[in-house]
Order: sequence, then structure tokens, then C-alpha cells
Amino acid sequence: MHKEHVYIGVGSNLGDSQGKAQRAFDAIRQIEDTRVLKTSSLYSSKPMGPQDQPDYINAVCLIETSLKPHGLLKQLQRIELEEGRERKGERWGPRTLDLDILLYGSETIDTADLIIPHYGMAEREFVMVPLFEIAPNMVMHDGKPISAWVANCSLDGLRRLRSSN
Ligand code: PH2
Ligand code: MG
Ligand code: MG
Repeated sequence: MHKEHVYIGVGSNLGDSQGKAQRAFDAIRQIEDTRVLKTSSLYSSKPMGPQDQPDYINAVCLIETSLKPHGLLKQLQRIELEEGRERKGERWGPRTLDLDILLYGSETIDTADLIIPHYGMAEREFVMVPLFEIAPNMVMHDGKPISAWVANCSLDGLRRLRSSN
């Protein structure tokens, strides 16, 4: 069966965020036809967007899956709901668990409910630094190595907390 390598971003800033991020990795391991290959450390980050919300826990993982992009999206949304996600519609507002497909192989996808590569990833240190941890040789869609991006970015309060498992 055809398999793709997919990077997933994890974010949480409500409740036991470190526990939620760790449980998210466990839940992703249980998705059908999917294997988790790498998980980054957990990071603490300052909120992007409204500042009157708690700091975030962020992380990324690399999986290998034979699910198609929308099939995978459905599974990730199910896990978000199981961890108590409520969609209040506030842009960049607080969330118990956010699972974003960052990259799906080398595909570009532009549909109403799914845009890949994730539209904001290359501006977000809380995505790019954990991504660099598990994929230090990655070349971004614009042809630039991720190492160059990370070397030039401002960490803006990003802190590595602990490795995940
Ligand atoms: N996610 C958001 C909005 N703001 N800020 C941080 N630090 N980390 C996030 O994951 C994040 C955010 C919407 O998805
Ligand atoms: Mg997000
Ligand atoms: Mg999301």
C-alpha cells in the first residue's frame, strides 16, 4: 500500500497541556495504517494572536501513513474532540488541543477545509524549531533549508521543556 511521510503540528494552551500533547502522540499511534516515526520535544511558547490567553505547549511529529489527506484530517479532528476541543470560532483563540497537518509528502492541497503546506508554518518559530529538531536536513517548499530559517529566527520566548515519548 502506498505510504506517505506526514508532519503534524501539536498545540495546546488549556488544561494539562503537556499531558494533552503527550496523549495526542499516543492517540496518533492508534490511528489505522499509521506509524509514528519521530516525535519532537515539548516546547513552551508565547501565544501568537490574542495575548490574553495562556502560553502554549507545542510539538511536532513525523508519521508514515497510507491514509489520504482528508482521511487523516478526520482522524486528527476526532482526537481533538476526544481531548475536549470546542470550536468557538475565535481566530487564534485558546484551545485544548490543535492537531494540524503541516506537510503531506510533497503534495500541495488547497481545499476549503485543508490547506497543505500549512499556511502559517513558515512564520511560526513554535512550528519550525520543533520541526528542525526531528528533520534537521529538511528543505522547505521555497527551496531554503530549514537550518537557515531556524538560524535566523527570533525565538520569542520559545523554550524546550522535555523530550516526549
Ligand atoms: N496556535 C494558534 C494560535 N496561536 N500560539 C502558539 N504559541 N502556539 C500555537 O500552536 C498557536 C498559537 C492557532 O492554531
Ligand atoms: Mg493551529
Ligand atoms: Mg488547527
